[in-house]
Amino acid sequence: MMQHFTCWADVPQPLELLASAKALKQNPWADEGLGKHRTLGLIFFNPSLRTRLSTQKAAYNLGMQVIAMDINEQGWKIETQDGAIMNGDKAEHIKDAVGVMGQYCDIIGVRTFATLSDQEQDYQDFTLEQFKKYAGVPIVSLESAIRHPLQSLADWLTIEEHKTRPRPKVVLTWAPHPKALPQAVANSFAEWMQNTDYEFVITHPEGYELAEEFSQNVQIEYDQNKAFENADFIYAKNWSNYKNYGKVLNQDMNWTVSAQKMQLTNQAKFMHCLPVRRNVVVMDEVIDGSHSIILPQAQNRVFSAQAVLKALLQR
Ligand code: AN0
Ligand code: CP
Repeated sequence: MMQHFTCWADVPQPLELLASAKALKQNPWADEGLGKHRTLGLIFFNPSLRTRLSTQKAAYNLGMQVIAMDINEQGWKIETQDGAIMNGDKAEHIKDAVGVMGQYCDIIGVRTFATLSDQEQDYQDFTLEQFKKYAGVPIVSLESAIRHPLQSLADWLTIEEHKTRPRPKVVLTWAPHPKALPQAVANSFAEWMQNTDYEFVITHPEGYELAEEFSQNVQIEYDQNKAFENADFIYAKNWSNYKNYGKVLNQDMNWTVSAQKMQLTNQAKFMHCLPVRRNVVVMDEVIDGSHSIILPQAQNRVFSAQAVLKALLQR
């Protein structure tokens, strides 16, 4: 039985969850009575397009009600420190805010990005853990400080649908970006891919290693051209530096995914979770080309979310 959905380890039967997502894609309204009189809360500390819309749609397909809140803009300023003397500008404590949300919602989704300044707090997934502790209802990660499991489940489904051999070579490539981004998407993708029987390779500039807990069993190739050889899927994503925490130390456009680089692959499909900086992370010629599967990938966010909500409603 799944209690929360925040990481790979939360899922007791990953293959069943994948199969459920596939089945829901064929028949999205098969369980439209399941969510009757059940409320999903979607709490955003950060912006979102896909996660917000796809999870909302997934809930509607199951007959659920949805309440969504951009908590930084629409809520009271939140204190997160335990034992704080709250005589500053913060009006309520996270434990009260989350406890109250649990009174109104049967399931809560929360998006809470990495600070990229406090590595220890981020890698303890502090805010997500507060939700698990105080909500009293199942928590779904809508991207936490260190993981984005709904994205990873959709990515897995997308690869399953597009693979042309049983054990495809899947390459996660770092790509340049002007701003410091979290490691969450890359961490999570690595976590999920390690648990498949694909050939999985990560390529990034030296010094851009992900945290050990996500990369220790993964093949790392510092030569991007070499990594691309014979690849069936190229998954591009920028992340900021982990060791020199949250820093942008490299903006080398030689790492941009171009048509020339894609030539090295086994006619690889191109993937990205989006949003993407065009002609920085990937050239238009690739993302607009016939091997780009970014839209099917985004579409699968609905069915990954729906499979997760269904499993949580049935617990
Ligand atoms: C976020 C990130 O890299 O974690 C969200 C991706 C789904 N991306 C940006 O902030 C651009
Ligand atoms: N891929 C993804 O999670 O997109 P959003 O940040 O727009 O939700």
